[in-house]
Amino acid sequence: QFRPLLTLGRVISRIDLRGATGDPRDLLPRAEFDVEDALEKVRPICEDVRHRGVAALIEITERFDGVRLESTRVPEAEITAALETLDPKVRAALEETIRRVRIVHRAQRRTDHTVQVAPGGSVTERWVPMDRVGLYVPGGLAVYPSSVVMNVIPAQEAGVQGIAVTSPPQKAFGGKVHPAVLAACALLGVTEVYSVGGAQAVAMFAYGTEECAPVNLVTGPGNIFVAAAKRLLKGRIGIDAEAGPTEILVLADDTAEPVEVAADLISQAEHDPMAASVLVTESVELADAVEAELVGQVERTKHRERVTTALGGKQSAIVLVDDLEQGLAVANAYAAEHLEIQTRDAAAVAARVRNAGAIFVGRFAPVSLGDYAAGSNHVLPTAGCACHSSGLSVQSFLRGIHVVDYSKEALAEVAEHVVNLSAAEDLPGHGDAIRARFDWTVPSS
Ligand code: HSO
Ligand code: ZN
Repeated sequence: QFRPLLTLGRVISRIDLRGATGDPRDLLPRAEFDVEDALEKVRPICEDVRHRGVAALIEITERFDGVRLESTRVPEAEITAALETLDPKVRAALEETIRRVRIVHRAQRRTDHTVQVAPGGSVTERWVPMDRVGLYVPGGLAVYPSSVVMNVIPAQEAGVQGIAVTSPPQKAFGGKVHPAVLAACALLGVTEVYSVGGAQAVAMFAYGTEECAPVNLVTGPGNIFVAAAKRLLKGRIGIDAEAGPTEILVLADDTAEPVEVAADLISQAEHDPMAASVLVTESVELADAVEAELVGQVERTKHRERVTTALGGKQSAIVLVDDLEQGLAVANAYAAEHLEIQTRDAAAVAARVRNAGAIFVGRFAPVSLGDYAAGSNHVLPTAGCACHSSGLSVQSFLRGIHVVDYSKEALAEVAEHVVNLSAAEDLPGHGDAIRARFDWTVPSS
């Protein structure tokens, strides 16, 4: 059994996979984020909201956010006012983000297709938006007006009519939702906003209250309690994903710029002490240079403490590999939320990636660009879920309904096959439902 060399006590640990065989998944640790654990904590919260509605939300919000709400709904005047006081530079930036994200998501719209299966027999796939969705915008260590954009635009482009946004009230802002979040809602034309966070917000959306009608789907990232509430209430509502702490994996060779790679690793570490920043490289020189850069940059970065914890955690590492092939195998096994390719011929390498939430190609497409203004979505699968799930898109808000339309002649043509298959499954009643339409004896036996 190969034992990777783990060097702790540095700004970031190092894992040496050179010469390693076997599944790299087991060799790359991830953050402890046990949603199962949080389930028991959120269950009573969700039950309380289910039974007592707004009264429960007000009490729970007082307990967890230290804010006494009058009502859970943010008055529309407050949303409009937030836009009026928004810094014009931030407004311009949000408007440009909205423009780009809208272009990308508008192109994702689906068209209905009808397939003529036989003369007189057709199946149409009809794309229907959900009636009403609840979008969660986190507000813990940072403020996320950009996440308003990333949740609202795909829902709008899908054609969803009922869009409600919720975000935790901020003690530092007089117990209100952060004004930048409200301003983003105003720019997008969203008028239904709630000042509720955590598991209780998901319960509010799932069960509905006196102030908020229940929704069909809840999307958006949040903390572990939000993820746990999504798991608990899934089925009653649809969910996008149980988002975990953010991740960046940089696959780099000796052409990468250490300053840039270090800055990118820090950029995602700044979200959360549990965030994962991973560099995978065959170049020991690059590894050393990035590590040296990290030491210097971490010292000067604003959220030094959070970043130090994230980089120093077991979920972050510099991983040494033999070559690009092994690097790609590691990246595919890890299935990072964000994957940067900083190698020669980055586009060709990117084309060989199978598992990632989003891929960022080359020096000039850092994750930060995608977080705000590339046009791509930043609500992406974490924790390895990128091997089976996609980020948020128009598709997340649609259902494809098969519409089956057969004439009598078209049914007659295939009737015997249906009858025979139903008999083979010992479900003759199914066959009888066909026979009844042709004056055949019913029931058949
Ligand atoms: N990197 C985060 C999104 C974000 N970054 C919002 C800045 N603001 C998760 O993809
Ligand atoms: Zn980010």
